Amino acid sequence: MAALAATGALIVGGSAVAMVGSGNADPLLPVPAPVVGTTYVLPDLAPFTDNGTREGGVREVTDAFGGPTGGGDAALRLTTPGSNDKASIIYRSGTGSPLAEWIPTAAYSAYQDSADNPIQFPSLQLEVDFNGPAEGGFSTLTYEPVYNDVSTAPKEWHHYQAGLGDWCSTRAIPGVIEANQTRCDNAGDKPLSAYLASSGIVVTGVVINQGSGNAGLDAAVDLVSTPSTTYDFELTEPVVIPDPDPCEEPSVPTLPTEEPSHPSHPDEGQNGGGHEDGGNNAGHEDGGNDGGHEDGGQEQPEDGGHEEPQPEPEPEPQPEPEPCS
Ligand SMILES: [Ca+2]
Ligand SMILES: [Ca+2]
Repeated sequence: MAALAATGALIVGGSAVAMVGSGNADPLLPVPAPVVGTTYVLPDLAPFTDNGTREGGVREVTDAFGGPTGGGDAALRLTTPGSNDKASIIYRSGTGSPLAEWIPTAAYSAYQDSADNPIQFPSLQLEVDFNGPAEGGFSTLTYEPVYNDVSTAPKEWHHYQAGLGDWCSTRAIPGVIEANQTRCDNAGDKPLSAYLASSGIVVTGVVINQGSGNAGLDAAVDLVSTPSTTYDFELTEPVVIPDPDPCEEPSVPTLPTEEPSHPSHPDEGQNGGGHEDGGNNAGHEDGGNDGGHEDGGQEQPEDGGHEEPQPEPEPEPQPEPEPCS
């Protein structure tokens, strides 16, 4: 039973492997994924909610583009046919987590099927409060592959280690982002670590965003990593096959129908039956074939006195506690 309990569960269709890379075109190394840290996001998108999807923008879980390596069979598809369309979802985490925890953790996989501007991909955004408990301090930090030195090749999955990349801010942040730097295409991109120079910056929400300004972009995102989990978008929760339950295994009844002379007590059976205190150990003070844990010498018939210390006998194997009752 112990051996059975120690074996791991088998997950079918879930994340068995994650791809981790620096975000460039170098070969990616497969590493074991922390399966316990995976949160499956199903078509209702929970715990994410809509974040201003508008006009022709569509965001839905679909298997149209499959998933990245280790990301199952589906992903979050983002479609923005028109230049003013937007497709976006957000998960707000309440009081927020220190930005430092997102370095280098923040990451996502993305796929581009088609785009009017072939360099464009969905972005990862972090809603932040850059001055902590002080009033105000809201901004949105954005990671876009096009502003980082990473591959934007179409029709293949990329894994972007955004936590190690450059981010821009929608608002000026004292000591980090000047008022004229609040555009990703205006030299405003800085490593995420640069934002730690602000006054107690925390992340209050994680956003998967596409548009506006992404006409004709049909793309997908999956395996969005935060400090607490990785979100794997799937049509259904992967089936987890648990360990066989020993309580449910059919057991063969062990009725003593074959040996009527040894009706029930196994210890008695080994000693000819009927002896309650081990008859072949005459003279021993605790006599006993029921373990002999106190003097350990009942197996040495010529050693009548038990003067010499005997090696501690191996304890009898104790029956496993019955976990089912
Ligand atoms: Ca604040
Ligand atoms: Ca997936």
